[in-house]
Amino acid sequence: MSGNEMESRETGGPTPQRPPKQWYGELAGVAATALALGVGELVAAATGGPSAPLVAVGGVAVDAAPTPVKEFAVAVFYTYDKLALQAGIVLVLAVFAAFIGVLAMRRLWYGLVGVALFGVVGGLAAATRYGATWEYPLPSVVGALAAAGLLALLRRTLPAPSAVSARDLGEESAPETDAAARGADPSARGTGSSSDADTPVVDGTGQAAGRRRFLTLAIGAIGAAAVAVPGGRRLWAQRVAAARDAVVLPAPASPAPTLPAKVSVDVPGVKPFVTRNADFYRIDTALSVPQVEPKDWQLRIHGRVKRPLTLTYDQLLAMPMVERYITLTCVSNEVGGDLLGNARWLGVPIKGLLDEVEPDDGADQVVSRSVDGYTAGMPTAALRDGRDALLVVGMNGEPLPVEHGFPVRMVVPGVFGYLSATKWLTELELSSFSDFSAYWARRGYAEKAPVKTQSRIDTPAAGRRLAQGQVMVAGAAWAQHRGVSAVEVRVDDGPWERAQLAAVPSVDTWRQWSWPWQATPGKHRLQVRAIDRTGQVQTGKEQKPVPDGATGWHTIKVTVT
Ligand SMILES: Nc1nc2c(c(=O)[nH]1)N[C@H]1C(S)=C(S)[C@@H](COP(=O)(O)O)O[C@H]1N2
Ligand SMILES: [Mo]
Repeated sequence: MSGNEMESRETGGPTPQRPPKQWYGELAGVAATALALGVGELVAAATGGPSAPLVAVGGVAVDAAPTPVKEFAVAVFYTYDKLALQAGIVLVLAVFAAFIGVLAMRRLWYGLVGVALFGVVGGLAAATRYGATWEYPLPSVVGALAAAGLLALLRRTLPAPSAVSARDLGEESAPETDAAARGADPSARGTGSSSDADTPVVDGTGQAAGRRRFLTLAIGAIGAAAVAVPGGRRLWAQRVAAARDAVVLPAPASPAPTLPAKVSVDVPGVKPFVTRNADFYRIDTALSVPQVEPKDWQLRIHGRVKRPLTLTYDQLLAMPMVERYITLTCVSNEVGGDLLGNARWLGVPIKGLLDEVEPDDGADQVVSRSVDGYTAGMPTAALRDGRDALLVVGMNGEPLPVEHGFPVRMVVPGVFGYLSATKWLTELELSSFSDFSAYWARRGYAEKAPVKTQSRIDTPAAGRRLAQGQVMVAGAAWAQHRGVSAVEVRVDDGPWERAQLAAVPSVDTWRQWSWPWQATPGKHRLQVRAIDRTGQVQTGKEQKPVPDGATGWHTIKVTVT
């Protein structure tokens, strides 16, 4: 920027009074950036969901964030943490966008450099995502080109600020003042782009028309982006949903046991024994749900093995399937929380596949990897000890829902989900714990984490006012793969009383319980604890979920009148 230009801007107005702020630059920047994101999402409908700029940059941010930041995000936003992150990114982006727009309205060139920077950041983020192809930077690049085009166009349509101020001040607008106030100095005309040269010099009426055109373009671009962002995502997701609908699950060679009639204690307020797919909790690091078409899916079993193996979806479906009820639990579940669910899973035993690839002796860890780069580590021995560790394709009689890992995920009884239940699975790599630390293990969680013996009061709800007399206290207890052998309840600091246990199909599910309480007037505290089949009594010692799962007794307070 020349000294001449600086000076002319400062002295450009006919009076020392500054013209009212018009926000054209900011609006132009936000419109151009919105357009870039919209175009990016549309292109990503063809190149693949994870290549969309917002998703790619967000993914990098999630993976780079230190554990305390993530914990904070989960604590504050619960499972909406990803939505909050995207909102945060959009906010930061909007500020940068406004800045770029202001620069562009002074000198197109500066703005274009800013846009190019955006394009490079988005393209790099996409290119470095797991599974990226050469097409991954395309959405960012095409988006940046669209933004550059719009910025140039908006700048040409830009109403001259000094004309406005001059008119507002009741003075005639002078062409030189316009040019000077816009910062279009002679050198810019000489070396700048053609849009600098043919920026129309507008008079009072052209001014109003120019402003209208500017606002129409800018707001139109923002509107188009508001449609294109969800639209592009939906296009891609629709392709995957259609492919999912077309899946025909095979009948299990080994069906799930018929549920005993008494799996339910039949007390209102107790969560159902089988969790409906729509009600099943969802926890993952994925910003946008990975959308994988079965025809693109493959599983590589490799690493420290004698015979590596690659399976397609059709090959997997052709293998003998088992069907089992297994309760899945999240390590982040607080005492009394509901980050767990029970479903009937259909899948192929992992043990047989491991036998086929013949792991080396030292390969004590199986690293599972998702299409979005998430990793988890399971002890090889635990996957081969005869438990129903499965490569799952079906959940409660349907193909896996997309948000629960379609087309293929793992489910292993007795180990927290962050280690055992990788969704959108694409690799099993035989490794060792000394060679590789998986996603959450690198972030302060335990390398190995069997599910803890836990229990929950579903009813009465905490804080309830109850009428005196008999109250059914009921809920669930779990100690997957060990099994629950007893549940005890106590009121205030009274003795532990044995609850009635419901039936279970195996040791791998939660177990409902109930206990009739003769409630007396006053404020009371109810507590529950479980005892597993190894004789372990659930500890009352309170611990937070990090590093290997929360402990303590679920305690609720009620008032009886
Ligand atoms: N790809 C992938 N798989 C994942 C995760 C993830 O972040 N990414 N989270 C794990 C965690 S922490 C849990 S508790 C379970 C949850 O499975 P759900 O969402 O189907 O309930 O998925 C596991 N599998
Ligand atoms: Mo989890």
